[in-house]
Amino acid sequence: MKNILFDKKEFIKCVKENVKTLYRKTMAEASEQEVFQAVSYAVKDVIIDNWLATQQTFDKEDPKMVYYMSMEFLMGRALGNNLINLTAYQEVKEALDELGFDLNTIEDQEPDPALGNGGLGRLAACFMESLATLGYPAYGCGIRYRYGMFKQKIKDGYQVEVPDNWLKNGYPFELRRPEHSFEVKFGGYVQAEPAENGRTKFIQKNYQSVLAVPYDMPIVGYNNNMVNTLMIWDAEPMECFELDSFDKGDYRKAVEQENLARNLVEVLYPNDNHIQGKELRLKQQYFFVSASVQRAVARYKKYHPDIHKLYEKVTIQMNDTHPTVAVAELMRILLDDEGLTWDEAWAITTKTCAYTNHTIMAEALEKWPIEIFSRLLPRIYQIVEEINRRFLLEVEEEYPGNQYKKDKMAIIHDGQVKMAHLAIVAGYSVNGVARLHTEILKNQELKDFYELYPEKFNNKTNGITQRRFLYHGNPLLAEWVTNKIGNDWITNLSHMEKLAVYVDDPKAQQEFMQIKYQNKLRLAKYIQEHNGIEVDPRSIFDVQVKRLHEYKRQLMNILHVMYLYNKIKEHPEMEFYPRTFIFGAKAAAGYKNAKLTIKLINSVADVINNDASIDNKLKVVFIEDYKVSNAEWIFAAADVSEQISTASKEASGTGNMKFMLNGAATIGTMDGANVEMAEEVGKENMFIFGMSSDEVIAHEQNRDYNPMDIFNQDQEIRQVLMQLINGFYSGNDTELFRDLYNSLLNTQCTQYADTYFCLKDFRSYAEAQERVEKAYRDEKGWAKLVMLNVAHVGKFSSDRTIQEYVDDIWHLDKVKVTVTEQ
Ligand code: GL4
Repeated sequence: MKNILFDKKEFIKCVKENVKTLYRKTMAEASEQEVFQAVSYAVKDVIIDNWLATQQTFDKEDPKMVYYMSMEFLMGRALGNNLINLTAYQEVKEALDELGFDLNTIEDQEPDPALGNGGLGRLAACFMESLATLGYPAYGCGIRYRYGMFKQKIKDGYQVEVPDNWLKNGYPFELRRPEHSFEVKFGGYVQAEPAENGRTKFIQKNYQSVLAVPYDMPIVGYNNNMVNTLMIWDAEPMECFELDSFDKGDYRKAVEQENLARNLVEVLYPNDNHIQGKELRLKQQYFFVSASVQRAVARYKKYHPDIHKLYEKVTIQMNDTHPTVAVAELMRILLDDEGLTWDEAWAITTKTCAYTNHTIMAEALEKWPIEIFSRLLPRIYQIVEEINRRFLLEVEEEYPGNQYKKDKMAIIHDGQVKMAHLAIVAGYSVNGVARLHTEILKNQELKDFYELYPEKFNNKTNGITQRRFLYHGNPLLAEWVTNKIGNDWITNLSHMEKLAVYVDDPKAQQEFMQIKYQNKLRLAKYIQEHNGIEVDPRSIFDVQVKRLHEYKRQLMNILHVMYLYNKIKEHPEMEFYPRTFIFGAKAAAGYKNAKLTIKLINSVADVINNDASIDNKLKVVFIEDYKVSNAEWIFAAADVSEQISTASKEASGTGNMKFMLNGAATIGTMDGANVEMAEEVGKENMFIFGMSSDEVIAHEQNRDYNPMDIFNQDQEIRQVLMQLINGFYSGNDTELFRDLYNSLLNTQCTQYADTYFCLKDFRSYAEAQERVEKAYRDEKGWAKLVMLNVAHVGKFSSDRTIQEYVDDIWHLDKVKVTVTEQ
C-alpha cells in the first residue's frame, strides 16, 4: 500500500523546519539529539491527524471504553515503533539517509521511558499497543514519574543505581492537557451532615490537595489510523486552593501542599514482586486512580445523562492490586458527588471494575495498615469499612457461624486492609495470567474466594506484541519470515504456523541460522562496546535477562556455571561446546541477596573470562542496564533462553515468549506460561527440567526438604558451594558471599534454607544443560528445533490475549477510523 501520510519530500522539509524553529540551526549544525527531536515532532504531526480522527470517531460512535489502570507502563522507545505502526519506517529511513543521518542512530537518542519495573509494566505496554492495533477504544491510566526505573551502572562488580532523568531534553511524544486536570484530596477528616433528601452527606474537611494534570501519549495502532491514549498524571500544586476559613492564609499548609505535589510523582518504586508498604506509595496509588476515575466519569457524563448505566460505556481493568482503591473511589463519586444510594452505587461499581492478579509471591501482597490508610484516605476508608461489613454478612449467610472463614476472607482484618480481597469482592472478573497460575489461584491462594464466586474467575494467558519484539527488534528475521509466508503475521501471529513446512528444508535452515549469526554479531559488538568483553559469536549464547529475584534463580544459573568451570578445569580434555552465559538484571535497591548475586555473577565472570587455560570455552557476561531497548537486540541474538524459576512462582513470564519468537530454545521449568509453550511446540522441542509445581507446593506444605542432605551427598555441588565461602571468587574474602551460602544451607538465616529449591533442582538442571549442548552440536536438528519454536509461537501474541479480554471480560466493539484532511 502506498503510504498517503508520508511524502518523503514533505517530511524532509518538516524536519529541517523543526530543527530551525526548535534550535535555530541548520541540519549540518544539529546534534543527533536535536535531529531526534525534530524527526519526532515531524512524526507526531502525522500521528496528531490520526489521533484527532480517532477522538472524533469515539465522539460519533460512542463506543464502550476500557480504562486500563496501572502503576506501571514500561513503554520503551516510541519513535521506531510509531514509524512501524504508521507503515512509514522505510520511507523515513530513506529520508534520513538523504539528510545524512542513520535512523538507528537517531532512534538511539531517545530515552527509554522506563515507567515500570519489569514484566507487569511491559505487559501493560504490549496491551496498549494490541488494543490500538485491533481497533478497540482504550485509555491507559498511569503516573508520569519524573524518575522511572533507575539506570544501572556496574562498578567493581556491584550494582550502582543512577537516577534516570528521562525528561531532561523534553519528550516529544507527550501532550500536556491542563484542561483535563482534577483535584485529588488527602487527609483531613470526614464530617457527616444531614442532606436535603433526608440522607447524610459526607464531607472531607481540612484536607490537603494537589492538582492532577494529565499528559497524553499517543498509542499508534498498526496500519489502521487508530491512535489510542495513554494518560499519565503529573502532580502540580493547586493554584488557588480552597482552605477552610480558619486556614485562610495558612502559609505552612500552602508549603506542605507544594511539597506534596513535588514528592508525589517524583519516583517509581523500583520493586518487582515486592511491596514496601510506604505511605507515599499509597498516595501515588490514590492520586492517579482518583484522577483517572474522575476523568472517566466526566467523559461519560458529557454524553450520557444516566449515571446508572456507566458500566455500559466504561470498564476499568485494575492491573494487579495497585489501583484497587479505584473501586472505593468510584463508590465515593457515585455516593457523594452523584447522590446515589449505596445499593445503586454498588450495583454500578461491581459491573465496572475487574481485577488481574499477577503474582502469588507473599511479599507482593498489598496490605495497608489501617492507621496509614484511614489517615490518608479518611472517606475512602469509611467506604471500604462498609464494603467489608456487608461482605462479612454475605460470608455469614454462606457459612453460618464460621468465624475462621470470616477472619481469612475479611477485607479489613488484623489491623490491615487487604487490597486483593477488596478487588475480588468489588470486581466482576478476577483473572490470572497463565493457565497454571490461574489454577493455583483457584485451588490454593484464593480458594475461599473461588468457592464463593466461581463465576468471577478466569484465565488470560499473557502475550507480547510481535510488532516490537520481532518486526522492530529483529528486522532480518522479520524480513525472512515475510519472504517465506507473507506479512499476515504482523497482525495475526498464528500465521507463523506456515513456517512449519520449512523446518526440514536445508536451505531455509541455513538462512535462519545465518540470521541468528548476524544478530549474534550485532550483540557481540554491543557487548564489546559496553562491557569491553570479547565474545565468540560462534559460541552458544545462553541468556537469562529479567529482574533479579531469588525465585527466578539466577543464583542456580551461576552456580551451574561455576560447576561447569570446575569440570573443565579438572578435565581439560573433555568435549565442551563453547558457551557464553549472558545475564542482564536489575535488583531492587534494597534487596540484599539480589544485589549480592549480581556481584557474584561479575566475580565469576572476572575469574573465568581471564583464565586463558580454558581456551575460551566459557565466557560470562553481565550486560549493564538491561532495559526494553537493548532487550530487543538480546532476544534476537539468543540461542538458549533461561526460564528457570521455581515451579509455581512465575505467574506467567513474558520474556520466555520473546525468546521463542526470535528463535531461541527454552531451558525451563514447568512454570507459568512455559507450560503452555511446551503444549504448543511439544516438550521434546524444549529442555524441561526440575520439580513440578505440585511437588514444590507439597514440599512447602510438608516442610520436608533439607538442602543439607544434598550438600552432604553430592561432592560436586559441595565443591561449588564451598567456593562461595573459601575466597575462590572473592580474592580470598571468605565473607563476601556468605549470605548467599547461608541462604542455601543455613536454616537460621532464612525462614527455611534454599527457599527456592536451587540445590534440589540442580542436578536436573545440569542434565538438561547437557541435553542442550548435545542438541546444539547437531546443526540441522537445532535449526529445526528453533524454527519449530518460531512456527508455534502464534498463541503468545498479545493480540490474542487482548481479544480474549474483550470477548470474556470487557465486551468492547471495534471502531474503524478514517482520516480526512483537517
Ligand atoms: C509479574 C509476574 O511476575 C510475571 O510472571 C508476569 O509475566 C507479569 C505480567 O503478568 O507479572 N507480576 C509481577 S508483580 N511482576 C511481574 O512481572
